Amino acid sequence: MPLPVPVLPEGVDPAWLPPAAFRAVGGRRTLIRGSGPLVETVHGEVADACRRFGGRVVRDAEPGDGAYDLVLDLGGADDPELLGEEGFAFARAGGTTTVTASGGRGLLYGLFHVVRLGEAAFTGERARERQHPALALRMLDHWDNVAVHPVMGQVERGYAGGSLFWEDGRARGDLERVRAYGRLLAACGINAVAVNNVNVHETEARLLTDRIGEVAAIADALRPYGVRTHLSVSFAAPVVLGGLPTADPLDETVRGWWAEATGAVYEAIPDFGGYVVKADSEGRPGPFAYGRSHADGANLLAAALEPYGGTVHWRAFVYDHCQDWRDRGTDRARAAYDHFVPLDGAFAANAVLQVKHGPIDFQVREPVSPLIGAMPGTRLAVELQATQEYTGQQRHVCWLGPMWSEVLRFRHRPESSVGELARGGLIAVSNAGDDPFWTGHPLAQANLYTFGRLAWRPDADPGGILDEWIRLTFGPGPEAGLHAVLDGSWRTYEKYTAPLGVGFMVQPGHHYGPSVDGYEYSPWGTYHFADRDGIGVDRSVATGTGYAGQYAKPWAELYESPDTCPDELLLFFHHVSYGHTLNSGKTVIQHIYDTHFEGVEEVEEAREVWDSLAGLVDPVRHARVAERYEEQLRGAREWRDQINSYFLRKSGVPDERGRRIY
Ligand code: GCW
Repeated sequence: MPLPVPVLPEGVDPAWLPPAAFRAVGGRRTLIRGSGPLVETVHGEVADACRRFGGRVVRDAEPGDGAYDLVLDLGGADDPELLGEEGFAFARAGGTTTVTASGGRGLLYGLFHVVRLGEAAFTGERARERQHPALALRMLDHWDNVAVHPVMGQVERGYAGGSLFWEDGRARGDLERVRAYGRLLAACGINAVAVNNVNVHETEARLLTDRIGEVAAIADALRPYGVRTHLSVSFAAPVVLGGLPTADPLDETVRGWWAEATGAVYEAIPDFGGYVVKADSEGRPGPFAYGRSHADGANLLAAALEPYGGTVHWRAFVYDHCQDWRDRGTDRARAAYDHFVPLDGAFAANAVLQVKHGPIDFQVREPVSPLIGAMPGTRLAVELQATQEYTGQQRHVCWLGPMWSEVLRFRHRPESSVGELARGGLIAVSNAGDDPFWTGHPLAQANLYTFGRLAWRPDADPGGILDEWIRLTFGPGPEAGLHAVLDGSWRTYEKYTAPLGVGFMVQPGHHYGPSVDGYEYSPWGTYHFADRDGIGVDRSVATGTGYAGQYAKPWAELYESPDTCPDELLLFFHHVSYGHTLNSGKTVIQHIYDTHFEGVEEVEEAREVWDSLAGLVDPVRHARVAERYEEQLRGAREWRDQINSYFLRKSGVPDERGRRIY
């Protein structure tokens, strides 16, 4: 039986799967061959498209010469090994477009490939091409709480309304929207979701045991679109749930407890993906309490998951969050490397070390984490942040495709890029919630889509991905305008916020808006050290914290000296005077002034472009974006004026161009 396509609740935006995106498929004759649950999903999709556009769909007939425009064939591949569970082959000959796959997910991804191509999938001849994901795990972590947290709310760092999964302290009863979410994820290649916050509070801890049924219901809703479910768990679960006196990873009763709990999880969810763990990080429990290492901790859970083929994702976000700001010897940027490099090779095969892409915390500009290049004996996953905690909180337009692409293409050593080193997968903190536009800012949908496509192919051109997203979401017409407002939006955001890699000049707690000294005297280890003479953190080996030495050559050498350090990271690596001349030829202080004025001008221009798109874009969507541009512009001016005034006052150096600074 074909699986009916999920019905979007009234008023919910179809994002990149509007009915019109299915026009080319829906007007044609399609043959579907094969069996299995995902074939029913594919059938449901094609049948729904045909209902709208007058085509027809047949199951399990012989392909026959020219009888069908599209053949979707599961099991018909002559190279099943190469295609695997998720790959597909695509070809067009003699008037028939063919997708062959050897796994259900491959067939579904092949269908969405045809949808993306639209009419182009049905014109001319196309030599057979194989597509398969470069990374086996393409995952979203939801920082969703089940019970509303008194400080963090329903979704920690969530800017898109409530949770898609949880409401009123439990899993939503109606999971139709979750099905629709799974469908959107499949259409950009995402195949795994962790459904709760890595900060596992009391209520959420119980999802692992007596409340696993709620997780199972969510897993049932996501499974037909090939999305597996994972769970964040508390390292202290044996104590807080099991009543044991200890959670020591080497204790036999603790090991037994995890084995039993995990067995029960797999009874409820046979294709459960595994656990995500934040341990000894920002106050979460972990193995340090027992004098054990992070490898001991991760391997404990890996052993429990191993019989079922599950994976533990162990986060490397471990640092001292109770630092004394007076202490210049501790450098938060060093922490992940210092903690984990000595453990390389000690992790079980089904333990994945999940590393944030930068050494600090998802700032608008950071170097690539040196840890990623220093763990050859460990399966690594790289974590990105789609939710825009530090990049405008989905009130500002900030398309992160270029930043992520830079990270994924970065090579610590010539032989492999970050995309290739991420053997354990690519993960993003989700930016989606129950907001009618899914992501609060409608243009933030582009980040979710881009993430999925980059996880499929980390070396893909982000501009091409954005093109796909625009065509699917908006159809023909507003492409140029959308590129104009999105392409450079990350650099624009960088210009009017924190300059030259300095980071963290945000308001404490919620992290929205400027506060130059907001974290300067805090315990969090995020300082800029601005004084009357200069600014920046000396992370050189010669005179600073030594962080630059965590890189392989040539990076260690490039970053070591302010002369060779790339401008955009100068203040991340060095403390320099305001008069220091950048490679661009400008002084640091003039760069600060210029970029802050430019950033605001760029937002003003983008807002005008957006206004000009009225009439080409759905009016409700247009209005939501227009409203957010007002706030972005207000925010950008606030950033400009606070940053420029602060540095004028500190340095006493006037703007060469005599513009108004307060
Ligand atoms: O980015 C920071 C956030 C925290 C978050 C933490 C983490 C889930 O401010 O809200 O906690 O990182 O990644 O664990």
